Amino acid sequence: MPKSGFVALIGRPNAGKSTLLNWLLGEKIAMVSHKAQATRKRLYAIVMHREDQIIFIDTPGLHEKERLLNKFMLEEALKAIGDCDLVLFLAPVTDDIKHYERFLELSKGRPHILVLTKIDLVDNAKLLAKIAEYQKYQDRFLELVPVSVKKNIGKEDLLDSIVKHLPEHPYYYDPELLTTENIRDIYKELIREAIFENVSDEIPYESDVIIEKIEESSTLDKVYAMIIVEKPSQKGIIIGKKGETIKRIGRDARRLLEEFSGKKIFLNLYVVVKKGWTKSKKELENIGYVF
Ligand SMILES: Nc1nc2c(ncn2[C@@H]2O[C@H](COP(=O)(O)OP(=O)(O)OP(=O)(O)O)[C@@H](O)[C@H]2O)c(=O)[nH]1
Ligand SMILES: [Mg+2]
Repeated sequence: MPKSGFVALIGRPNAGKSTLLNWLLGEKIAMVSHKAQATRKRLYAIVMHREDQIIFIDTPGLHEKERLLNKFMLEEALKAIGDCDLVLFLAPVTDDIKHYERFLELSKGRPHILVLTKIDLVDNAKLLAKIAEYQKYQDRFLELVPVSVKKNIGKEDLLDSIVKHLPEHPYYYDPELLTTENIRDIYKELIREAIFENVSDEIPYESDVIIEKIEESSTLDKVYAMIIVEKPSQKGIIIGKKGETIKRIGRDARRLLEEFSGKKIFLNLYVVVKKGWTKSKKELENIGYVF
């Protein structure tokens, strides 16, 4: 009997969860940004490690904000903690230990592996000091595994540690499958990444993408997508002078979509103001953020 189970990636915004997911999967399906609060919804990816199957659940970073969209995001992370066989708590090596302490309060004794991320950012002495600091909680975590995606360190150790703690269970999914997400949701996330990269201030947090239509063929996907924003001024900024910004967003998004699909992409983007969408349950549900 192989091992198979669900593993939630949990941590504060910007901890490196989506980057870790893409790295373990060997495919970029999750959006990544140097700006925090990038991921909004759970995303499932399936990684075969030798004979065993790990289903990773990427989640929004743990954070507290009043807005309904942020409450949805926190709920997504809490659901993943509740639904999984094992949690990976991601702590950037430069982080204060208090983020982990908060997770311990919240997670009510869920079995977890502590993953120290971004270890390329510090020297060996600092890494060892950080590991020593976490040792006071060694009876709380199953293992502590240091990794760096940037330097490609720790992948096999992490996968070995994970399967050690998974239950014996028949595969949940076809071992050939990479993700349970549909193409629409992956395209949406990659277009959001291009928005995060090209505009600043509050716009990344007050915009989203709705894929209206995809016309698929074997070599070309035609993608029609609407960018929604909260305010008319944000629409102006996204479009930019003579349409320069939306052109840049389109170019970056098209590249991400082409890398993922291996096809040529035709991308049609337009911007619509939907005042209050981040605060309206109905609007959030229309976008696919169902509580
Ligand atoms: N130096 C370094 N940077 C990293 C590493 N892993 C991730 N990052 C960077 O950390 C930033 C945040 O990465 P994400 O994967 O988007 O973080 P996240 O935890 O998914 O963030 P949210 O979705 O906002 O919760 C990006 O700029 C990544 O390039 C690493 O191993 N080393
Ligand atoms: Mg993320």
